[in-house]
Amino acid sequence: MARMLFTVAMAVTTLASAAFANAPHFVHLKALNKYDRTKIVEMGVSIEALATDSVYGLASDSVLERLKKSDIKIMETFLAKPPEGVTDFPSEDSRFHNYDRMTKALDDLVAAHGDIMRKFSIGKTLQGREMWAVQVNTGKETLNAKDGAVSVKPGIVFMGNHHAREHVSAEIPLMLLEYLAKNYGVDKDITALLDKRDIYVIPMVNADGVEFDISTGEYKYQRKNMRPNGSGHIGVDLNRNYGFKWGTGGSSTDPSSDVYMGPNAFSEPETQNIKAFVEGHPNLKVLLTFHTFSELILYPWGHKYDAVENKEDLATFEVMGKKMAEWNKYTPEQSSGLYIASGDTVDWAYGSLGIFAFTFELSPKEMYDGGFYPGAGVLDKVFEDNLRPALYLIDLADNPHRAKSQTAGDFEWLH
Ligand code: 0X9
Ligand code: ZN
Repeated sequence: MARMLFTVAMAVTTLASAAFANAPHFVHLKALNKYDRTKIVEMGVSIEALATDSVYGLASDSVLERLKKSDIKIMETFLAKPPEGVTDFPSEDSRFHNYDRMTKALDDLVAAHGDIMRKFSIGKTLQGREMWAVQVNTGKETLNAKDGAVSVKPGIVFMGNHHAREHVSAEIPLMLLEYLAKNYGVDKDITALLDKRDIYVIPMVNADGVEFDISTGEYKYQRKNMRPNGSGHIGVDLNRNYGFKWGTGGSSTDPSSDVYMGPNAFSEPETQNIKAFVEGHPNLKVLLTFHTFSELILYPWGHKYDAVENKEDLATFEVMGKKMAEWNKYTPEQSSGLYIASGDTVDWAYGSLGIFAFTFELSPKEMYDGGFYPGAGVLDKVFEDNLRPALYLIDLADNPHRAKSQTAGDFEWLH
């Protein structure tokens, strides 16, 4: 089946021809621990899945050449071949939203639930697409805040699709919006929750990359944005471009690399717009950025192996991570336990602004279960797995430290 990327990729190893000259290479590399993994990221590989003593990732032509000259053991390489017969999203994936359908879905939602939701743009992408945000603010309990204006209620922001090929990561925040809209005024706990919070959802941060990934009839394994870097290389890794300890490890200065950090911190309009939006909403206390895949709950630090220095904060991150893992069964850990990456969203949000920020690497767990393109069939389960963690984060947005004194009874409303 086309979704079994490795099966497909191996089947086409011998077809590695000019037709796929711009496709990245899948690489299977020996890596025994986080230090090996960081070294691999610093060679310019985007690591996508872990095995016991190895990792799977993607590498450009020049990154692969560099790997070959290094002491990193290459176990296998094969060219990534997109699933066949794709035009836009393939028909079986028609539930996924391209940019226009995402825009329409948000418009429809806001039209039907204008009493609690409004859509606004936080700015344009490099190619000029509006970066849509939806605010959920019922106006009850405190004054209403229209069109993204700052509310006095405690705030939380959910984001998706920093990485283009991670399409599931846009669908889950959209489904969260739909769930909240459907249940406000119906479910008493959701009604009470929404009345006391200011919630933002920015489902498709990298809309330009998403459109490139799907619009040519073949999935392109696009990760980065669409910045022309010269010499035919496209894209800055938006999750290496944030301005906290930018360029200090786990990212690449090679414009062809999938983890290219950009020429300077916040060089990209997409990260600039997120920065301006988050800084402009000082009521935001919690941030969740959805990625795929691997089933992980990640918290700072990501740019170094040292734990968060503030013991209170560290304990809060750990308690929150463990609690959410009880629901979604993901693995909670400090993000550098995966590998070092500097310039990511959560280190910036926490390091620069003190926001309790998490990365969720959503399902699937394995490359073999579909990797970036697991199909629409997974969406309901992924959403169900992550609904309670999302509601829990909304609830804690007034004071995440409350997590440490919560007892079983505090979660009854989530059952
Ligand atoms: O590498 C990334 O940007 C994220 N993984 S992904 O496969 N979605 O690309 C993980 C970022 C987590 N942060 C750190 N490891 N510092
Ligand atoms: Zn990602």
